[in-house]
Amino acid sequence: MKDMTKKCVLIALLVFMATGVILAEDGYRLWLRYDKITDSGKLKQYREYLNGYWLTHNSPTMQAIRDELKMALPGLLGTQVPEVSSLSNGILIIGKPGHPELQSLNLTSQLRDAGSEGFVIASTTLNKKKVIVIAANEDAGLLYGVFHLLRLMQTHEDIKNVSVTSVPKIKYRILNHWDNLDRTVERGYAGFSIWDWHKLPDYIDPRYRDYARANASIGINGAVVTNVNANALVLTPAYLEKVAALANVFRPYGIRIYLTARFNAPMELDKYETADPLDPKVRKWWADKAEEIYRYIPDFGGFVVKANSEGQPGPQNYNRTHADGANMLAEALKPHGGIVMWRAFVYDDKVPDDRHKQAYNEFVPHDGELKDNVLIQVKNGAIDFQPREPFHPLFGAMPKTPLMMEFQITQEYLGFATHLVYLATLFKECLDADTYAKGPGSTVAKVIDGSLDGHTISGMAGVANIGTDRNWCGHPFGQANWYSFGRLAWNHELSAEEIAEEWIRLTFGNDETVITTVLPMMMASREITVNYMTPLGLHHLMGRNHHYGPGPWVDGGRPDWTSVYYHRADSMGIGFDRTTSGSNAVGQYFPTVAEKFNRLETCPEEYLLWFHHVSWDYKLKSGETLWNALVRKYYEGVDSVRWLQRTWNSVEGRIDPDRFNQVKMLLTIQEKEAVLWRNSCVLYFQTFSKRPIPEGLEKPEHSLEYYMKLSFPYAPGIRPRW
Ligand code: BDP
Repeated sequence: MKDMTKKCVLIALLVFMATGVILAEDGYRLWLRYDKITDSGKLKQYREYLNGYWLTHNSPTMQAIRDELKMALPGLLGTQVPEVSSLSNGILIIGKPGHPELQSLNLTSQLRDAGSEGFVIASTTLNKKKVIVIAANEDAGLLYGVFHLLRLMQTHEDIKNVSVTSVPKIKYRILNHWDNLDRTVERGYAGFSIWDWHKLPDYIDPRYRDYARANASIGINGAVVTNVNANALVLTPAYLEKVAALANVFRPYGIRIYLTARFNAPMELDKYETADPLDPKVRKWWADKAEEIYRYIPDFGGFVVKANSEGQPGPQNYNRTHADGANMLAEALKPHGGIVMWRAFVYDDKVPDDRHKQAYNEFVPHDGELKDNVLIQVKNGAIDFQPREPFHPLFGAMPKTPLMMEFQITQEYLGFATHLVYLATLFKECLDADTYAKGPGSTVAKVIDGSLDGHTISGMAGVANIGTDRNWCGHPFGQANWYSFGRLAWNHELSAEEIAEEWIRLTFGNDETVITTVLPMMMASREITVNYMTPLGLHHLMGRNHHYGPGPWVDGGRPDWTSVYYHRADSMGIGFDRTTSGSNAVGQYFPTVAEKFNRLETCPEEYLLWFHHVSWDYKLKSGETLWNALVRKYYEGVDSVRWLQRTWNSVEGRIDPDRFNQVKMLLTIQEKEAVLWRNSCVLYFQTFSKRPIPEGLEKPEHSLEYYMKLSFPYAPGIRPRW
């Protein structure tokens, strides 16, 4: 018998060694790893408080909670934790405040402002029994509460005296997938789309559920599953059936599904002669379509629309306004409770004097004209998801309209899925920026959470970085960007640093050395990328179309798709003059901000060349000339990537070898690409400045011609038709 056991163990070991299935840390589990608690004191405490759990009622969401606890608790505690059905000592109770057993706790008043998603977690005594209670008005809140408690345990927090009340600050917390029906992902760098349209609705990939779990765990409550460059086919019955199957998986996790609506769908699908939003037949088509969609998906969330932008059809094709278009769709969705997220990322085929100004010019006149179920979805900056942009001037400028934020989680302009760039610092920079719309303290965050102007609906969207890669996001650190987007959409007051620390603990464990080493890497990473790509306010210098690598020389064709349009380098200096004597984009900001940006002396250096054309010999605050400072930034960027490499190497052995090596290899690529950016930009700008690279800096390895000739025809994520 003994021999038999030995044999079994040996076989198991061999299988495991051959497949690596058990131990391989491939990143699939994201931040929901549920490995056994390594701190013995905490383990003891958690076991004491969690020797059973009681779900006081049943529903699909309660079943999702049960499934999660069944997986998480034995993993974290290393022991089976039974489900119980009555009050006893040391259990977790999950229920609504009205439940007879919970009434003595007076949770109803605590949950008065918690809505359907907020929750309370409290360690308390009920009927002389020591318990932890998770209470919420609705099941979705209970689910969020459970994930919160699990996170406290994963990060080794005390739960003995736990007392948490948490309510989301933003109502619609949504991932935007730029996924096409053929499974390519526009600007996606983590494989193909996770939506397997061909096999849906009959084949439900287990990933769909894990995706929903991951989102729910960070409070994301919506998914737009199709690309903003929309395909009308998704609105046909064959596809709606597939969408409904996804919605069924998401529903217990509190996630609603949304679709992108192609504005001329009545023409493309049903041969209508027009898609004019004021045409009664067109309006009826959309009303009928909405009704049809809700027959398939009773809790359908609504539409995202990209109209009259980059060739997409829209109301302007019929001399109608964005408001006409948005209101038509809003009216169709209204009876069913759906919303329209109408994007402000617009620019038509006429080249503007300054693209920075276009969205503001097109939308501000329509403030107050939009139906109450329309949100205008605004990118964080006025151009296009650049490594650094000043906040979009629309924030604060449309007080009668709920404006929602659009961030880009996928790193289209920040090194794809190859560069380690923690984006929460970028998100926070924008959220914390002060618009001065109603005096000091009118932050972008207050505009979008609705508190500044008293809106009841609010939203934050993030363009997803998710694909079929085993680790979902391509780069192990890309997961931190998905994670931090969700956490900030729930509570924009969290700091980038606390979210990073949380994520490191969840992702790599609670080893303090790992935390104190990796945290500074993450916190510095975005600035490092700005330095080797677009320092001092430069922007839009990337390669044409695929947006991979540097292309400061990109010229020809539509001017506002080139780099030279944005950097405007010449023998005198460099930068886009957006001051009152230039394009006057500064005039779109409120006076305090406008004045600060307008004056060379007060313009923050990180936005210098965004707003000013500055002479090469202009002295910066450091006393250095602009040329020397610019070059130095590029070099600093590369040096800092080398610092990232050294720092990462120092945690070898403290992180599983799989992910350690993966990040190490990616950092090698990042270093090479940072050098490519630096050398290309410095050599190119030198043709204008005619000044030397300061003494002591390593000389570029190749000539400018060499860099200009490099081509990357198969760079990932490109829009197929470009
Ligand atoms: C740009 C992307 C393009 C998107 C567009 C958008 O390059 O692929 O379609 O944004 O947001 O940055 O609509």
